[in-house]
Amino acid sequence: MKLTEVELRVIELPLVRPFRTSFGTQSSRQVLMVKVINENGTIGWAECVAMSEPLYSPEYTHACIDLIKRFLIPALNSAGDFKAEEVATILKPFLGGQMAKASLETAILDAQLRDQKMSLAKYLGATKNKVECGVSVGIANNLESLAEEVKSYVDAGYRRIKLKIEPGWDINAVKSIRQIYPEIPLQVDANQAYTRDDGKHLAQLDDFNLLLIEQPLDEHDILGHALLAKEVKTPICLDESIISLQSAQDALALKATTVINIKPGRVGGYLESVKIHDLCVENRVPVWCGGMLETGIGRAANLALAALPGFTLPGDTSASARYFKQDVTTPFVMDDGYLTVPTGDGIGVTPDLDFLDSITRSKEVIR
Ligand code: OSB
Ligand code: MG
Repeated sequence: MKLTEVELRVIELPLVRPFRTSFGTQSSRQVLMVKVINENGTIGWAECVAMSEPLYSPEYTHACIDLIKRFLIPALNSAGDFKAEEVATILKPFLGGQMAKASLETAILDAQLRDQKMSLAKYLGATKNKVECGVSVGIANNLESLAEEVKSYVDAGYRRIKLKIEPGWDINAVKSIRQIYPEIPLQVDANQAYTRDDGKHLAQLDDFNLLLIEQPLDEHDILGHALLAKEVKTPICLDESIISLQSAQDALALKATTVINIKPGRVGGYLESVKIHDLCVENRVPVWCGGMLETGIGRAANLALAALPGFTLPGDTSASARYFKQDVTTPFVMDDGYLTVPTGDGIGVTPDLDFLDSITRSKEVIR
């Protein structure tokens, strides 16, 4: 394929309630939407999962725009005719930038699959037509509001609850929810908020039968996670630290993680995600699909990935209504705790352009 046009559009979508994590509070989701048009006139869509500020990862919206415009598009243009499967190799000389690269690769893959009349799910090797949904619950103001919020998700049918934790909001928060729901699949996510000295403290979580503790330490502290894994019985699951197949191989070999959260944006795309999935299946390591407050565009693609056989734990693949009053696509609605995997060509969905225009903050077209 050859690209004839790339549109980079920044939108801002309000959240139904503020989302607080150990790295900050968000009340709206700024998203870079990427649209490509190929030589056949076929359109492909993707969203870039980078946030507005470099708090979860070093990437952020406007850095991604700069990287895409300044380096990634020119490199693809110089490559001439290419396939989606070659994009990662063409972009490899530029270091980092996984989220920016993933968004471009996904939009290109969407267009390619639309030309081939094949769904992303089928292309990636999906074996399920619906996936179990979990939900990520932000840090609340107090235990009563936490209980209320969790109840609303349990009542909606979510099959797994993930509580965001940080020092001062951890053991008690988990204990209070475990008392109300003795059986529900429950896990926690610290987003790097602890240090190597917190092993004894975090071991108190072992009393609550958690599925896993997600990313307790710094993203670069693989050894620290391996040491922590000897101090706590609850499985450690890396998120931020896993940025490629190589880093997944290393973390598993070093016993720093026994479960893996795959976020396609964080690892450079859906093709790299499948490689990590395959590695985990070979090593009998459970995987689940993470989320980044995606709109329907990113959510559709995540569902295709989460439908692969190795995704044995419910992901952060929640319904549109979890974050947004109105989504940019036809809303994803949960049925009995499941979301249906799109079956249309490519990612299987397109944005509502009138609504997209109404929430657009900036737009540039590169020809
Ligand atoms: O660590 O998984 C995370 C959201 C933004 C950045 C990082 C994370 C999250 C979530 C929510 O936990 C995932 C989702 O519901 O999309
Ligand atoms: Mg996480």
